[in-house]
Amino acid sequence: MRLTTKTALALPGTALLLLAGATGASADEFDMKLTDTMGNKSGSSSTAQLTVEGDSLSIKITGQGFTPNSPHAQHFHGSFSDAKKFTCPDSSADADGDGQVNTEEGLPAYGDIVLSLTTSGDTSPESGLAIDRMPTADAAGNLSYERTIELPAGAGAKLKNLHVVQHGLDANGNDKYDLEALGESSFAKSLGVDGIPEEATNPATCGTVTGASTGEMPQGGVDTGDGTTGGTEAVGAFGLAGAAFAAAGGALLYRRRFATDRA
Ligand SMILES: [Cu+2]
Repeated sequence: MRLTTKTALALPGTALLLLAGATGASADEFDMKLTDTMGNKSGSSSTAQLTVEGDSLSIKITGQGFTPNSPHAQHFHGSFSDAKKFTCPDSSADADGDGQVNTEEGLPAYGDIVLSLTTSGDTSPESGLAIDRMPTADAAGNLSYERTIELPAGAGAKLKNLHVVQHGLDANGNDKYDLEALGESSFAKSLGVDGIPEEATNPATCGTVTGASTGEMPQGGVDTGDGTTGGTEAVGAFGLAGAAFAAAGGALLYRRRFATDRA
């Protein structure tokens, strides 16, 4: 049966409102500046535009000053479900005083990976170091990224409490990731993979969406325990073991690329 104008008009008013609500979610727009808040001398910076419509995220990142022709892992860090306030680390997070806030040193401040900004396929924490699906800077060190991602149910409203970290820097200015600059990645090593340059995993830029660095209370149901957690808790729950597994694979890819570079 065709829905004529006449029958549509005959629908009760509440039904029309429900229809409008289902299809007319309003979009929130956020601009982000991603900078080297860590003092890692990465020389890189980016801008990001986010459009969040319900649980759909469209993100566009444009950056410069990145290690050329090299992949840069990038993630939303923080928590969808934890009320703890995560934010971008500054140089005081450099616990061992080597002049670099490495990945592990940054984690207490910026939190775990909650979303991997891959170029295709899976975006869960499990893809955190899937560098074959991370954006690669061009020969001039410019990086661009654009993707629309369907988030777990309820996660769209939480994004404003998170922040983005981009990884990979060139500490000794030879336009590649190498062991000579900062040695081996202790992060990769902790996941059981040896021989990955620390340059490849150290954070290069970080930027907050809004609120994450200002102590603003997280918005909405998940954090305040009103029983609407849905699937978002699961994102954190499977993240840890999965990330370790995927990181091993990603690190192997790093090593392969590294070996190719040296050949
Ligand atoms: Cu990250």
